[in-house]
Amino acid sequence: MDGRHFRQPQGRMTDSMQPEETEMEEKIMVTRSSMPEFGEYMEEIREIWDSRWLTNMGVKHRELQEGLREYLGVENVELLSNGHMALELTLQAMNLQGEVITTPFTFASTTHAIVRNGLEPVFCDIDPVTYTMDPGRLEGLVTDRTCAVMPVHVYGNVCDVEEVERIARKYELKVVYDAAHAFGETYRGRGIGSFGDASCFSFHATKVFNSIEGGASCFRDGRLGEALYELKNFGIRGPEEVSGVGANAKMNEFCAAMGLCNLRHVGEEIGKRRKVWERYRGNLEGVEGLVLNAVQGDVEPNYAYFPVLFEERQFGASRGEVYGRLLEKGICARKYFYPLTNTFSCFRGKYDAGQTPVALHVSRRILTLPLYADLALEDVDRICRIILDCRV
Ligand code: T4K
Repeated sequence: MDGRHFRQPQGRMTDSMQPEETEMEEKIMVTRSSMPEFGEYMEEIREIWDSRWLTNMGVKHRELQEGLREYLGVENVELLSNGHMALELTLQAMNLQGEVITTPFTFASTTHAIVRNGLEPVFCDIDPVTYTMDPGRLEGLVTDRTCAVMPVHVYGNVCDVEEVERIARKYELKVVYDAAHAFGETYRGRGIGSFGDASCFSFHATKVFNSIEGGASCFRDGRLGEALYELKNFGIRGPEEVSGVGANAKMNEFCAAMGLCNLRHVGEEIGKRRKVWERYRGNLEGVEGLVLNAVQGDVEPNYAYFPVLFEERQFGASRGEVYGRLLEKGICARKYFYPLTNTFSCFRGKYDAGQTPVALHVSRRILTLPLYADLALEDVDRICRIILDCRV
């Protein structure tokens, strides 16, 4: 199916400004789920059908866990129902108290995982080039209440892992990376999930690799795996022993089966994304007032997102104007990540976004353009033309 003819279901709109209903047929959304051939998935779920073993850590769950351990180059993987539960339960499994230093330029999930654990987020500003945690500001935020750091490999841009981990070691802090956007990436040849005490991935339908819904926590210390396993399964340790107050965050067999299929093709998918990403860069690089991300040194990227920062004065149009013009033409770019999590109304009065001025600057100007494996290169050209035509 051509990406241009994707029809969004009617039920739920997450963005208040959606293209006109009449333009639905031609819409290009910010992303589109990668899926295997229908027959391949059918074949994969046959065993589930025959055995009637649908969930609770079945065969597909075990196969996917093993496949990911190898693909991600990590020692330990625990599968979870989604990326958010990976973050939330990983923090819970660490049994932390006090403050967690994180960044506000992220999806709601990162901050919520901290708050829902009864921990206090402390917001560190971001680096103006990579939009990840600025390690130069991290140390100044450490107090005697700090227990952990939760940096985000936002857009797949890899954090300054060396500096973050140097500071964390100095103050004996745990490091949990939000690696929701960084599936399959490596830094200096090492799987990105192998950094820190733990790294949490999202396998949501919108991600480079998806299991419909799903996520994983990768970690060094095997004991964390035992705690996580219990937390995702009601705290059940044995048939007659419940040793903890756990949740239910298991990945079911149909999701694991989708993961197994998509894992077979993920290299190819990333290759296609790369072509789209490079086409955008070819069209937009060097344009005054547009700030693009580059591939980082020592990083094998996954081309998860294509963010563009609009400096209105130099470019001649604001982010809002470009967003609106694209929407008129049926193209739904997204303002990931606006607003900053430290300005959410659920936290009103608690945090001061003025403390993270770079994040504020970026979130007011950034737009992530449509990017998925089978986005036609002619559509990329068209999107870029519309953007460039916004200039006055
Ligand atoms: N940490 C970070 C840094 C994250 O970005 C996320 C999730 C998490 C943690 C938590 O991971 P999960 O618990 O979600 O596994 C989307 C995703 O729902 C979310 O997973 C993602 N980050 C966030 C950045 O984006 P929305 O509300 O923007 O999604 P939605 O429904 O508007 O979908 C965007 C587009 O994707 C649609 O316009 C069309 C396409 N799409 C969507 C769905 C649901 C598909 O092609 N297929 C689909 O099934 O949040």
